[in-house]
Amino acid sequence: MPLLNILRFPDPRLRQHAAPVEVFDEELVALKNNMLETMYEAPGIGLAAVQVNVLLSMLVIDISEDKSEAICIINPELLEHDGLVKTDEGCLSVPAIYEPVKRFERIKIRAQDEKGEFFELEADGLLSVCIQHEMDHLEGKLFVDYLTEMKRRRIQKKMEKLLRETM
Ligand code: GNR
Ligand code: NI
Repeated sequence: MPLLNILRFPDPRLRQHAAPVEVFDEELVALKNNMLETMYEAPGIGLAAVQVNVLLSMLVIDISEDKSEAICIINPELLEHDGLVKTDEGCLSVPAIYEPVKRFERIKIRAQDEKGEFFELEADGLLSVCIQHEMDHLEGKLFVDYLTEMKRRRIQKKMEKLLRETM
């Protein structure tokens, strides 16, 4: 299957909100597999469906070095959070930009897997940051939204220039 196309900031489609997944079928499993392949190829440690213009509440993550810890998170809900940390973040939709963002240090979420089974997950460190980054994508939010307007404008100019050069 061909890889999915990852939308780039400031594409307005990145501002769309995902809807809950209600049908857990083979097509959803195929989408999960394609999102994982697209993420590994990029390469990235997470990918939200909204980034590939699919408006479903779904994301994939693998923070391992050897593609051994793929997680599929569907219809996530934040149950608990604790502490704050500032981490340098990047985004496949904002290539080559890394900026510090403040996030919850630890989180607990409830979600479903691709079969529709509910599970809870407690996360800290990079996994916690990545889940929060991906959950933001499901609501049309990007990590650059946490930066100063001046920084975000500079990044937008840079992205528009990059786009012109590759067209
Ligand atoms: O690949 C990614 N790396 C990353 C690094 C720090 C914090 C968050 C991330 S997520 C990002 C992939 C991506 O854009 N997911 O939406
Ligand atoms: Ni991202």
